[in-house]
Amino acid sequence: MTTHLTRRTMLSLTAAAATLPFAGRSQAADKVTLRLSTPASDTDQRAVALVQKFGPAVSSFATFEPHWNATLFKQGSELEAIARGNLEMAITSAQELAVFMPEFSIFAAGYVHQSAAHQVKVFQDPLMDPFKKKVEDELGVKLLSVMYLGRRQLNLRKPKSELTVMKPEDLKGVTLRMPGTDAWQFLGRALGANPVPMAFTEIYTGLQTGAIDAQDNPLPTVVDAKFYEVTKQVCMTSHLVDLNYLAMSKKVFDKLGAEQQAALQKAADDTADFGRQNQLKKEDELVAFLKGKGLDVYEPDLAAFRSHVQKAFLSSDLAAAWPKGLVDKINALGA
Ligand code: KDO
Repeated sequence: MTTHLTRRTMLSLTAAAATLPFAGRSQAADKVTLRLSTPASDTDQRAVALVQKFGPAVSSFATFEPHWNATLFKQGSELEAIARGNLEMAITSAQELAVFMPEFSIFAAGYVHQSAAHQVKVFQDPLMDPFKKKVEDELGVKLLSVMYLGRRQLNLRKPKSELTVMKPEDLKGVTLRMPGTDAWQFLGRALGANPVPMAFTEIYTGLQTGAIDAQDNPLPTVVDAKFYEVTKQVCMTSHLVDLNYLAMSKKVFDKLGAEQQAALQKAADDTADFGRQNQLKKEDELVAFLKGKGLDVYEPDLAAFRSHVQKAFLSSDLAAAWPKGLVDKINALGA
C-alpha cells in the first residue's frame, strides 16, 4: 500500500487532469457528484458527521457519495486519484501528504499537536497558508478542514502480565503495524518498536493471526474496528494527537459558484466540528468500555516516551525538511 508516486509524476498528473472534461457533473440534474473515498467505516465518527452534516448541507447543488472501508480507492492512493481527476473527495493525512511534500511530516510528528483545539488553531493559522497553497498548486487538492482522529494509543495482543510497556525500551522487538508511509514508519521506530506497513483494513486479521503484535490508533477506532476482540491491552502513550484533512479536488471546487463554495466550506467546517465533539466524548467514555471487555488500559512513563520520540524526530531527516522556526510557532499556539 506504499505510495510510489514521485512529486514529479504528481505534477504531470495534475496537468493531465486539467485537460479532462469535467467528469463529476451529472448533466441531468446539473448537480455535481462528490465521491469520497476513505478506509474509515460508516460508523466512524468522521463518517457519521459527513453523512449527517456534510451531505445534507450541500444537497441543493451536490450529490455526496461516500465510499467507506477503502472500497473505492485503497488507503494511501486517494491523493493520486484526486490529482488524476478520478475522485472528488477524500479524508487524507499529513503522513500521506508528506509523501509528496516532506515538510508535512511536521504535523505527523509525535507529541507536536497537544489537543484537538490546538490542531484547529494550527490549521487556521497563517503558518498553514504555504502548506495549503502547495497542496493546491502541486496536487490539485484543496484542504477544506481539519478533522480530529484522536490520541493514538498502543494496542497489543499480549496481556500486560506478559508484556508491560512502561518505556520505549519495552517495545524492543514488538512488531507494530503502522500505515505504509515513511512518516508513519518513522513514528513506529521513534516509539522503540519494530514497525511494519499494513493497510488499515488488514489490521484485524493481522492481530488475530499474530502476523503483528500490536497496532496504534485512537480508542474510538480500537472500538469501532473491534480491535479489542483480538487484543489484550492498551498502553496510553497518546504519542500522536492525530488529525486528518477533509480534502477535495480543487478543480471541482473551482467550478462551483461563489455561494456554493461558501456553503461547501461551511459544511466542511461544521462537519469537522461535529465529528470532533463526538470523537472527544468517545475517547473519554471508551476507557471504561475497554476495561469492561477485559483489556488492561494503563498509562506508561509518558515523559520517557515523549523525550524519546521528540529526540528521534528532531534529529531526523524528516525534520530537515521542516521550515525553520515552525516547531516554535506551533508550540506557541498550544495551551
Ligand atoms: C490507520 O491506518 O491507522 C489510520 O488511523 C491512519 C489515518 O490517517 C486514517 O487514514 C485512518 O486510518 C482511517 O481513516 C481509518 O480510521
